[in-house]
Amino acid sequence: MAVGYLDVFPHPARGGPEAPMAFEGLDFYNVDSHFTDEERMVRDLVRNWTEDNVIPIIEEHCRNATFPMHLVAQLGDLGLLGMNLDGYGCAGMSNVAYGLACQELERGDSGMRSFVSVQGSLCMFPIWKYGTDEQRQKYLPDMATGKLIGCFGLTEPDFGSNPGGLVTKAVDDGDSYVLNGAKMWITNGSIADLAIVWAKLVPPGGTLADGRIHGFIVEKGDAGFTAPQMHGKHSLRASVTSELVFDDVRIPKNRLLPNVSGLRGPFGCLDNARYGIAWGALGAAMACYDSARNYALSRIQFGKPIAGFQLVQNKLAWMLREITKGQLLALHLGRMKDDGSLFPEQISLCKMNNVDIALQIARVARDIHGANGVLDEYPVMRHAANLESVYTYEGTHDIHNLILGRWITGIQAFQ
Ligand code: TGC
Ligand code: FAD
Repeated sequence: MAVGYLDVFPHPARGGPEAPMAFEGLDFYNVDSHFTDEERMVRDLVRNWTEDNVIPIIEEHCRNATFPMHLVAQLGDLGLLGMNLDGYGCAGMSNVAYGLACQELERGDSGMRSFVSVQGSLCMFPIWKYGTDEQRQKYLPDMATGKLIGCFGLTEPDFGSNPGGLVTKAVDDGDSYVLNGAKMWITNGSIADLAIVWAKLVPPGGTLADGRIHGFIVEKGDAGFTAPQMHGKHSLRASVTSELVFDDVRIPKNRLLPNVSGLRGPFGCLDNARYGIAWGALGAAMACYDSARNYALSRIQFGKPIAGFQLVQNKLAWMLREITKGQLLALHLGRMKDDGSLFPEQISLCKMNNVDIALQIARVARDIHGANGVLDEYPVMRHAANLESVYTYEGTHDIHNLILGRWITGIQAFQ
C-alpha cells in the first residue's frame, strides 16, 4: 500500500476512524512548548483529576441540579483554591498555571471552574488584597483547603450590568455596621461560610446617594442573613446559585475590607475571575470539539463516516482554527498578567472572544451529533447550556464590547 500523508505525520489529531478516542487536549500550534514544566504538571494533574473524578459523575449532578460537594476538599488538596495567591496556605502558582487549571476544570463542567473562580478570585483575592492581616489569617488558610467556602455578592435584582447603582446599604452604628438589602445570582451562596458583600457605606445621617461602595465580610450565621437557593436554571445546573438577603445584619467593624473603596474594589476581583474564564471557556470548547470529532468519525451516513463530508470537515476545521487562536490569546494574556503589564481591557477582549467561540463551538458540535447531541450521553448540550451563563456573567458579551469601545474611542457608551 502506498505511504500516504497520514502515515508520514501520524499525529493522533490527524488519525482516521481508528484514532484513539481518549481525550488528549487540542494543541495544533504546540502551545505546550511555551509552558514551564510546573505549568504542564498542573495542567496534566487537573486534566487527569477531571477525567477520573468529574466527568463520570457530572451528568448525574446536572440532572439533579446538585453540586458535587465531596470534590471541594480534593480541590483544596490539589492546591487549586486561591492557587495564584502567595502565602496563607495558598500555592503561589503562576497565572498561566491558574489559567490551565481553569481550562481543565471547565472541560469537565463550567460549574467546577465557577466554584474555583469564585472561591479564589472573587472571595480569597479581596481578603488577600484589600483585607487586614488579621482577616487574612482568619479566613485564607481554611479557604485554601476548602474547609471554608466563599461567595461574592455584587449583582442585585435591579443592578446587573450597572453595579454602580447598587442599593444594598451599610450604616455605621457605633461598634458595628448594619446591613440591609439583597443580592441575586450568587454562585455558591447557599453553601458558603462567608460572603464578600459589596454595599454602599452611608455616613451617619446621610442617604444612599452619599454612600461609597465598600466590601464587607458576612458570615453564615450572622443574625438577619439568609441565602436561599435559586431553582429552575437550565444552565450551570451542577452549580449552586442563590440570593443573599440582609435584614438588619450587624457586621462587626473588623469585617470591613479597609484597603479599598469604590467600584475599583469589585472590579479588581473581576479582573482575576474574567481572566480565568478566558481560559476556562477553551476547556469547554475542547471537550465539544473532541466529542464532535469522535462522533463524526464513527457515525456512518450515506455509506461513510460523516467526518468524510466536506461540510462536516469545514465545521471541524473552523473549531480547530478558533480554539487555536483562543489558546494563543490566553497564553499571551497570562504572560502579561504574570509580568504585570496587563490592563483590564485586554482581559475583556479575551473573555468575550473565548466565551463567544466556545459557545458557538458547542452549538456546532451539537449539530454534528444530530439528534444524539441533545442527549446527556454526550457533553455538548450541557456545555452549550452552561456557556449561555458564562456569556452573561462577569460582564455580558456586550458590556465587554462597550469596554473595548470606550478604550478605542475614549467615549463611554454605557448610558
Ligand atoms: P467606571 O466609571 O468604568 O469605573 C468605576 C471605577 O472602577 C475602576 N475600574 C476598574 N478597576 C479595576 N479593574 C477594572 N476592570 C475596572 N473597571 C473600572 C475605575 O477606574 C473607577 O475607579 P475610580 O477609583 O476612579 O472610581 O464604572 P461604570 O459604573 O461606568 O461601569 C462600567 C461597566 C459597565 C464596565 C461596569 O459596570 C461593568 O463591568 N459591568 C459588568 C458587571 C459585572 O461584571 N458583574 C459581575 C458580577 S460577579 C459575577 O458575575 C460572578 S460569576 C462567577 C462565576 O460563577 O464564575
Ligand atoms: P442586565 O444587566 O439586565 O442585561 C440584560 C441585557 O441588556 C444583556 O444583553 C446586556 O448586555 C444588555 N445591556 C445592559 N446594559 C447595556 C448597555 N448599557 N448597553 C447595551 N446593552 C446593555 N453576580 C454576582 O455578583 N456574583 C456571582 O457569583 C454571580 N454568579 C452568577 C451565576 C450565574 C449562573 C449567572 C447567570 C449570573 C451570575 N451573576 C453573579 C450575575 C451576573 O454577573 C449578571 O447576570 C450579569 O452581570 C448581567 O446582569 P443582568 O443579568 O442583570 O443583565
